Amino acid sequence: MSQPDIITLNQKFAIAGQLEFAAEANGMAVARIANHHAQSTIALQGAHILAFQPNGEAPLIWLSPAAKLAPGKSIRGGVPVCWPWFGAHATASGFPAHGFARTVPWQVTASTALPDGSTRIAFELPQSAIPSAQWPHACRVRLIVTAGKTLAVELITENTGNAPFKIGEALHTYFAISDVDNVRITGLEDCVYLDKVDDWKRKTQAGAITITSEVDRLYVNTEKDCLIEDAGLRRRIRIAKRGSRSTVVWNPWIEKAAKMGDFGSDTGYRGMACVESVNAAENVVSVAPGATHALSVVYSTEKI
Ligand code: TA6
Repeated sequence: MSQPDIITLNQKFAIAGQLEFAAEANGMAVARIANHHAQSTIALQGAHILAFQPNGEAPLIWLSPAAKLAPGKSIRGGVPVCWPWFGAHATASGFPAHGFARTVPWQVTASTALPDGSTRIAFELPQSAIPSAQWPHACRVRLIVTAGKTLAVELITENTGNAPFKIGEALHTYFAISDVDNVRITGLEDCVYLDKVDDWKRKTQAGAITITSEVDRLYVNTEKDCLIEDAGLRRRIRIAKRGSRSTVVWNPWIEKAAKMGDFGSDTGYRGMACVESVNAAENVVSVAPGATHALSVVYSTEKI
């Protein structure tokens, strides 16, 4: 984004002592939040949260040290916005995995200093950034981020056309953990999941999830909170979602992380776990003309 845009963004949306806009080294425009509760960085490309750290705590969100902050390229880590499909496109193999929303420029539409000291910033995906060959539907897509003691993210889809459409979507969040050996993920016990690493076989979760090899599971028909219990950081991360009927748990483990090439060191995969709030597979969402659908999540931490 050119320098004048940064100047215009600051003139219109900066909040003294809380929110400013800047360009990363490669020119990527970001919003930088630093308030009484937390710090956060959000790229305008994809409305992609790159960082969130409550004051006095370890970072909540993981970003690969080798993440490519390049125009049009997906970013390894943070909170990728997957929309209007999740994973591979159902029929068009040439369409980008996880949709196009995360790699196109979003616009800032509002910023607010909230009474509790949190900072709220709203983004919108301009229709002009939507490739009509991939998505020939009239819609309004917004992402609202509230950074405070907790991190709240809301992905809102409005059908402004005159025919229904179906979306798959996710907040594909990478969480920072002490080490895969130290964490258990709970909240999905007895849920049915599709196991990507075992030909998408349908299975049932027995007990807590631990990470001792590649894990890539799409849990369906569940609206429950998930917890990442991290004995190493002596903290629990709570993922409290609404408007999402699927949850994905993913860690690439050694080979897959190495193949992806943007996990940084050979052990980069050990410091992250994805617990994603999703609507996919049998949980894709049909949005009627004039209707609005929201997928929202609140991320919080508790000491253990
Ligand atoms: O959500 C898990 C997953 O679908 C994995 O299968 C893996 O592909 C991951 O997303 C990352 O996808 P990306 O396109 O960001 O490299």
